[in-house]
Amino acid sequence: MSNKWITGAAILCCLGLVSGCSFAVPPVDLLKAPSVTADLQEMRLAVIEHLPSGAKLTLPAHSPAGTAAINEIDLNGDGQNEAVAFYKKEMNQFELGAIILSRKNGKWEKMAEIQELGSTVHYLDFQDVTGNGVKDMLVGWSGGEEVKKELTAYSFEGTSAREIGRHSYTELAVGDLDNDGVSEIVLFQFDRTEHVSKAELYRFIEGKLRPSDRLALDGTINGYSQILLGNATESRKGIFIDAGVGAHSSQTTLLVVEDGRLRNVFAGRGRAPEAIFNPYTVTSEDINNDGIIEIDLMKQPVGTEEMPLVSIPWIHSWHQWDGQESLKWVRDSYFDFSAGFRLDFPESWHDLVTIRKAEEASPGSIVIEYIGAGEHRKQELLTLTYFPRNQKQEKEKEWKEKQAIIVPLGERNDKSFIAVLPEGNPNLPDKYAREYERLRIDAQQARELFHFVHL
Ligand SMILES: [Ca+2]
Ligand SMILES: [Ca+2]
Ligand SMILES: [Ca+2]
Repeated sequence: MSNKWITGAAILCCLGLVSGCSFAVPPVDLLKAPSVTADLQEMRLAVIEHLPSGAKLTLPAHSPAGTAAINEIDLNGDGQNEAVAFYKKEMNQFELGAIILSRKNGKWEKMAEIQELGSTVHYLDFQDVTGNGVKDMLVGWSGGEEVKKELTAYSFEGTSAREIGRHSYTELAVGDLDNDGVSEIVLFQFDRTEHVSKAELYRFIEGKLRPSDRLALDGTINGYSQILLGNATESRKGIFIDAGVGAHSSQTTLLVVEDGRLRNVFAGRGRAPEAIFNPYTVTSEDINNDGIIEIDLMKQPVGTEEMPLVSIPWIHSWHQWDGQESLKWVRDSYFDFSAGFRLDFPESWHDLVTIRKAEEASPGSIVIEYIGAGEHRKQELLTLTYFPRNQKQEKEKEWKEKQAIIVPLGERNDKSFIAVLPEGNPNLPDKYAREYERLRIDAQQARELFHFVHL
């Protein structure tokens, strides 16, 4: 739950003006809400005043521009922000709407109202899809789980809202995919019973949003687990589609726009497969915070070949699109989702280490070992372990008896996390000993490579 969400909801509940306010906000969050400026309070009061009777504010489920109960945005290009809020009628659960207020002579007045049938607002974004330099309003209305959602685009001129497109979708992505300053809309259609999946590119042509290209995708998927529009290279945007396949596997497809058409980058020149496959569900993300989205490729550590799939301590090998038809390696990391941490590997470890589970030491323990000199001459580089906080002293004493540096990494959910770095000389021939020394990390690096992750 984003902070903005809590703040918006908290303030409205504080005012006590929303009849039947259903936002469950813990008192501690109410206290944390920043003081509201007089202008902001005036806007909020005006929005509530202009709601139809029996309506209460509702929040879109997905808002790439940021989730807030009231959005402030200049929709008609006059340099003044309008206030946009969505509501739901209490009596009729299928009546939704939006009110748009503008400020005239220091007073908020209703500029436009949109009414729609549906049960929830699935999507809300503000992007310029017409190319006039002013943001348009894109709303995805949902009628429920089993019903196709509908995207409606509104362009504002003066004080009136004009509907410029209405199209059904399963999922969607909106952004400037061809760097011309105007956003494109890509709607994904998935029919599970017909095994059909496709992407449709929409552009604003002659006064309306019209389909300008269409691309068939793999229809044998179970469903989309994530659709993410973001930088695929430093200068080009793309859409990363992570989809579930089979019992627990997943595939990632990357779409870009080239010469005005959608292109599946891994499907060119007869190259197979047309997607990146993984044994478990993964989701693409900007793992190294460089502004470019990485694709996860799970890699089985050397020496785990006999293990059942579910027990393997997978290496997550993150890759970026190379701008052609392949991937380039960026970083390796290890995840333990149940304990809630990620360990990034330093670049020097790439292809030279393996992971072994060391459950005998403590459940969840892993040992990273150097394998440059061959699998039979593994040398420990780092042990990562965690244990209940109340066993901290006893465990640390145990570890200190070994020739090793103990690095406390932090605590979470009543568990203490430590890294153990061996101190002794490796039992390796000179050439490999030198390489091993190059791969060693110190306490500072261990702390930098370790991250708690959101569960
Ligand atoms: Ca305006
Ligand atoms: Ca564009
Ligand atoms: Ca990145």
